[in-house]
Amino acid sequence: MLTVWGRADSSATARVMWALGETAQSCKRLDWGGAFGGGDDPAYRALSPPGRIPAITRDDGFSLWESGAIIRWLATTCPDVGLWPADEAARWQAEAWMDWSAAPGRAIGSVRTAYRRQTPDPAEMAKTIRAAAETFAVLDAQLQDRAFVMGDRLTVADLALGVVAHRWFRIPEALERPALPALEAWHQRLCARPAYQDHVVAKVSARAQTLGMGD
Ligand SMILES: N[C@@H](CCC(=O)N[C@@H](CS)C(=O)NCC(=O)O)C(=O)O
Repeated sequence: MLTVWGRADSSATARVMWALGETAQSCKRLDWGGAFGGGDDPAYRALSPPGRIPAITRDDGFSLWESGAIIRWLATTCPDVGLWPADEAARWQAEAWMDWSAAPGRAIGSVRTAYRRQTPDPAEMAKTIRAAAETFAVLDAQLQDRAFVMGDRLTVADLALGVVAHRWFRIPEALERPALPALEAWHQRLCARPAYQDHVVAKVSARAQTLGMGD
């Protein structure tokens, strides 16, 4: 049995829970981090050296931290699900998209920081949204002629990018941003997947409502 250590409304935990849902792996999730604390417990630091969530453990003592590494591990342990493109070139392109997912993550983080200031500065918000839009436009261009990041099926690249994209669409409607139609269509396709609904839309949105754009 797998145990996921991480509060459900963290974006890094959400992408691991989503990946577990897509691979039909059963697991137990422990509320950890944030208001639940635990990140500094020495026993937890042995699992996740920076004390960040999520980490996973298995009854036989196997453990792993960093959501990207956990998704890669899941993709290799569940090869039948096809989360790795079979073709070598496509597989490494998917890896590149996974690594690149840190860029929109940083961009949306800056929007959130500007939005959550006690007295938000409209100029700062507009600037951070413009910068985030430029970053998401890269993904929009990739999605022009395909259903998913690597083609016609969901891969690790979508799993790495789907949560941060959801946060883009959670930017309050009052804040102006350019339309990115291919990105939006892809997000709608993800929203049609039960595991994405359960672990990303329901959980990350709930936090966005209380804290402003989630985390
Ligand atoms: N790159 C890491 C990021 C981990 C991370 O920063 N997690 C955040 C939540 S999204 C965290 O641990 N925040 C502190 C906390 O919740 O206590 C990963 O993808 O696993």
